[in-house]
Amino acid sequence: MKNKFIVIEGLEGSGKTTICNYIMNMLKIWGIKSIITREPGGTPLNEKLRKIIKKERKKEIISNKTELLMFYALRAQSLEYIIKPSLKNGLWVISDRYSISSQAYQGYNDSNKKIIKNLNYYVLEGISPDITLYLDIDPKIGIYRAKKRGKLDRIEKKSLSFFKKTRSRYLEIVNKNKKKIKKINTEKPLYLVKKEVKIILLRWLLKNLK
Ligand code: T5A
Repeated sequence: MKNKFIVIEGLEGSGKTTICNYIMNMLKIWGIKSIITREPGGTPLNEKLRKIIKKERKKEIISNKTELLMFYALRAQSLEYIIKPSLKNGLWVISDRYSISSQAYQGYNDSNKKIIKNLNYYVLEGISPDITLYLDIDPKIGIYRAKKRGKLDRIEKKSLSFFKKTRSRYLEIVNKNKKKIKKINTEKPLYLVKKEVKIILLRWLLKNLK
């Protein structure tokens, strides 16, 4: 079977990191070798930039344009040094966020949507996930979970209305791409979320056994 590229998307606290680890373990049991990467992050340089992006700063505020371009610079780096080589070397790739995050978080007006479309063409070079699991959550619950875990970062401190709008953009994207993006409600207990993830991936794998 061709190596697969699986992406996990969703708001903060929706359970992406937890589910990435769960999928990796599940694939291991099925005899499939995989790696997990994350956005922002993955490579040593990207991990440094992740800290810069997430840190709250009072003096030199990251402008909206800079932020969008930083996410794409990081994506280019992780495609070049993690995603492409891993897929080539027989590994499945599980990515905690990918380009849909930019569409949902930065695609807040027509101009940005257009730029993101062009950046996708330039940076992704046609590398798109075989399947995306979108973990849906009410932002109030997501931020509550993130808060419980520790101090909130620069982006997590944004207003509830920012996250509501981000969620509605996610849902719009999901509804337009139902074949490739599967929505999972994650407001239920984790064991039920995992059960749903397993069923979706098993069904998808059986359909794609080639
Ligand atoms: N960003 C990123 C953009 O704006 N544009 C982009 O293009 C990209 C790529 C990244 C930030 O950058 C932004 C979005 C983000 O703000 P991040 O830290 O990588 O930041 O991502 P977050 O979404 O902030 O990650 P979190 O770690 O906060 O959330 P996760 O990974 O979704 O959740 P997880 O698995 O860590 O779980 C959080 C807590 O909830 C519990 C877990 O045990 C954990 O304690 N939990 C549950 N509890 C109860 N029931 C369940 N079903 C649970 N599932 C998990």
